[in-house]
Amino acid sequence: MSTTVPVPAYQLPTGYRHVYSGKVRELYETPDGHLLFVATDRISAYDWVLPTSIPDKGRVLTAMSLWWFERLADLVAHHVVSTEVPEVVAGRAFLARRLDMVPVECVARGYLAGSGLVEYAASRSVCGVDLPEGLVEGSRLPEPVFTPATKATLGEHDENVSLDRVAEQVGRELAERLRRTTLQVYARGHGLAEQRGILLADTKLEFGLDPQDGSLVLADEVLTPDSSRYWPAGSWRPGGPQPSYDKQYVRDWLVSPAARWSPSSGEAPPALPEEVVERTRQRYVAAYEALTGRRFA
Ligand code: PZK
Repeated sequence: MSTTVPVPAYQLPTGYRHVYSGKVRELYETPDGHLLFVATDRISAYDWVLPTSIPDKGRVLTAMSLWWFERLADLVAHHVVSTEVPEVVAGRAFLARRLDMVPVECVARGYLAGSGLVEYAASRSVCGVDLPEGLVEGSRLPEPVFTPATKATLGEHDENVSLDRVAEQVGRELAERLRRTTLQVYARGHGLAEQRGILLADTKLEFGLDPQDGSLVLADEVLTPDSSRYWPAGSWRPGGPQPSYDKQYVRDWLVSPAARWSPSSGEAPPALPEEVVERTRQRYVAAYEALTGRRFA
């Protein structure tokens, strides 16, 4: 279905070895043994990578990630080494140190949505954490919860697991450390975003261990709209699906009659109209500018 991965549209200097491509990002090994983390302009929706890219999306998300890494550095070390990257990926890449990745998707949720909602509806709990009765889609949780998932292979969805399951996989001490740090990062992210008119419903973090001393390091991208659910605070209405801060124009258009497409058709989605592309680009820029108080250049 949506498992084909696009070919990079740029040529890195010799000595950069491609390691991995995700739906919208790419990872290379550099000549000196670092990793080059590249955010592309690709966008996904309804589990598909769309045939149309959003100009500047990779630069906006990279700038946002870097901004957050700095603002979290007192809570947890991060993997960013430098933003001096080859010209062809300038602004949308950084150099990272190579870690031993922890094979757990570390999710914190402050609101009920996505797989958290599905699990809650079936069991009144999420990842082994009991929740009160009467919550609805979009409800704020009494307190944020750690809802880890184990990584699926490309094309499949991650599987929600309990903390005990994580402890079996990586040890009790590291499992507790992941929970505590993930909830700290979420609390900082939510608090800051809320002051800027944005709700951080949930976020997914990835951690690695320093190969030298085994210390915990925050990896991947952090608190971007691709790794998190951002909702406009002003339109939050528990009781149904919340509009996405960044992708709502894309989703609305894809399910409109104009697109002549259905998420359940099994067919690849069509190209986006220019207006949807431009509005979506503006949403990413608006999110960056609102959060950081900086102008996006
Ligand atoms: C690592 N990924 C996922 C990220 C992709 C895929 N600092 C690190 N050290 C070792 N491995 C990784 C990282 C990081 N981050 C991350 N896979 C391996 C990933 C970015 C693009 F295509």
